[in-house]
Amino acid sequence: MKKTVFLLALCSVIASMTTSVMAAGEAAARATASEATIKPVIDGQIDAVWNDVEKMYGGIYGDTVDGAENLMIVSSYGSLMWDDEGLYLLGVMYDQTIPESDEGGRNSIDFWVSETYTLDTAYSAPGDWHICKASTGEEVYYTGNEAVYDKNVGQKAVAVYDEYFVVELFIPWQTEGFNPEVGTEIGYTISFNDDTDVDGEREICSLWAVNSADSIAFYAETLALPRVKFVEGPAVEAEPEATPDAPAEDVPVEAPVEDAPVETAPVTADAGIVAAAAVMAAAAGIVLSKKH
Ligand SMILES: [Ca+2]
Ligand SMILES: [Ca+2]
Ligand SMILES: [Ca+2]
Repeated sequence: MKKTVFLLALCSVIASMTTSVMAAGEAAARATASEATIKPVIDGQIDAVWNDVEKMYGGIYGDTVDGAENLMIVSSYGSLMWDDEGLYLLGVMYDQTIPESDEGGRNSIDFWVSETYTLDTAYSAPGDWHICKASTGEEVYYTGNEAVYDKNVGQKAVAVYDEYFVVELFIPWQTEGFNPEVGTEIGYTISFNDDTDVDGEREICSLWAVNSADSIAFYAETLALPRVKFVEGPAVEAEPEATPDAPAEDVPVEAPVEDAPVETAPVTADAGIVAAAAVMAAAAGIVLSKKH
């Protein structure tokens, strides 16, 4: 039997919650995912349609100076879209130190999903899965349904820009007979890893949210994943009707226009996320696993 050992320093989440954090098991969704009425292209470029979808910003929980009481929202964020076929995932991470190669995925985005909101102490259902995608394209399997890492499953893309990178994924539903609709809720969180000095060891782990003080091990338990609710997507404009063929000589010839550069302006964090997030310390932990 193949035995693989992963050394994955994880956000070790400690202690106290803000007063606004919900009790365990409370049903209210913490964010929304829009229906992919317009499908994003999985290419590492942020499609216009992503701008209409809720952003889930990472927070840095504690730091080496002030400890666990210091919560800082960062610009890195994730968004989700859904349709009958699967889940579309976007991660945008601001990182000033992107390496040439990154076998351990120390500069990466982690997506944590429970399609059927299993509230389990493991990632054991087919719809419980995780993908770690590094800025350099490497993927690091850690837990959950490993089928999502198969090259023939879904679509995955990453692109590096000036001081940030973008991960885009499409993962078909892994739960047999899954029939999502407006109002469906899944379990989900996103975390961001940064090796700030490019020495192969991670300094910062930033996390969107966990469910409650009673369920904080988002990397091990679907119990920790907050609910994200499926909502309607943007209205799709009707295609203009085709006009009859015009004589060829009447068609003006235009020079091709180059693609506009991708915007590099940093995103402003939503202060509302602060109130919703747990206060945690980003101490590094070490986890050894995994027998296949
Ligand atoms: Ca795209
Ligand atoms: Ca980095
Ligand atoms: Ca480092």
